[in-house]
Amino acid sequence: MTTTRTRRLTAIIVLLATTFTLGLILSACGRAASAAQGPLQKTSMTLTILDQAPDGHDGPLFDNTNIVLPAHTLVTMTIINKDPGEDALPAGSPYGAVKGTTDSAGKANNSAYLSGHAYTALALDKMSHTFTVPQLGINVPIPGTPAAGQKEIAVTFSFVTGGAGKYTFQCLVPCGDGPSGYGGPMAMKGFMMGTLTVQG
Ligand SMILES: [Cu+2]
Repeated sequence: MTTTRTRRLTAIIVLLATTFTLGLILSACGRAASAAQGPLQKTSMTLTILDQAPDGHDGPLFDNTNIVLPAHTLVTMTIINKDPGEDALPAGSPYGAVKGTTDSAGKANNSAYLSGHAYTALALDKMSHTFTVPQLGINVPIPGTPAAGQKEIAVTFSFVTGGAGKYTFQCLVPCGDGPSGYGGPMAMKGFMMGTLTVQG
């Protein structure tokens, strides 16, 4: 009886000690990993929204629908909108708000910048396009009019990539054909929809 009890007690103590040691090792590893990572890696890219494909096919379309980005990196993206004009999203749509973006240090700020002017949302009837990655919680509404004194509609924002993965990015404004506006280029890969690959 006593022996069994002692054995059981010893087993529990060993188990606790192992768990504790493992915890220490894991937390030490965590520290080592974050120390080794150092400052956040950074990269930047430009995406252009065209009104017509190079082959003359009617757009609008993103000029790159196969984006490849490194994992765990602060990406600063500039979107040049060469297909201006505005459409409306239904009342209550969440896609007028900027989501999932960060400042230049990688801290969440849900802001985008039109020629340097920060904004956190656009009116739902002033939507030209969006850059949306639903699986990553990223949504950036793109205006259809340049900032005062500017010729070009240039929007800049940053976000931090996570681990490797393949995601769909798209525009969610009914900027295409048909009565709904979601026909034509809105429904075709390679136009207002593409693949974002995060490489580890
Ligand atoms: Cu669009």
